[in-house]
Amino acid sequence: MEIYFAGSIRGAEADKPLFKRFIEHLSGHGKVLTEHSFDFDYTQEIQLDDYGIYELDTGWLKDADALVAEVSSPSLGVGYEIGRVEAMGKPILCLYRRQGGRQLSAMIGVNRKLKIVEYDSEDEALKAMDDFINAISET
Ligand code: 6IA
Repeated sequence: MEIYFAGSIRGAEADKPLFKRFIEHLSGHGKVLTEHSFDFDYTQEIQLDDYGIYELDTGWLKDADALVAEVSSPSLGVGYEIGRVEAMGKPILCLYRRQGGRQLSAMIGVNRKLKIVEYDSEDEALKAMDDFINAISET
């Protein structure tokens, strides 16, 4: 199982420590293609420019069996990745942290091709990932 994890980087409020914990958890289910995308030190080390990032990420989107996207913070990149993977017909889980004063984009929130899970605690999000991966592994 190859999993593409997506989350805000240059979009609003990128929560990299949380994303790293999500990636670590997903690694128990398979290879997380984007495991280093949220690792600032590693990314600096490999020194990819924006062209390199685009090429690498669009290749991984094609390779991935599933997309897990953290969508609590608005991000053009994450929205773009969801759209591309939806067009490929692959399973997509969107995790949205319940928060006051902000609503999930209508383009994501009511899209029946996506599995949307709203969470309050980190444990709820981890369980949603397990349920999602287990369900698609059975098909
Ligand atoms: O528009 P955003 O930057 O929020 O888009 C975030 C999404 O685009 C993520 O889900 C990634 O898959 C992809 N992406 C955007 N920037 C990078 C990146 N930058 N490296 C890998 N994937 C990226 C370098 C890392 C940075 C910590 C220096």
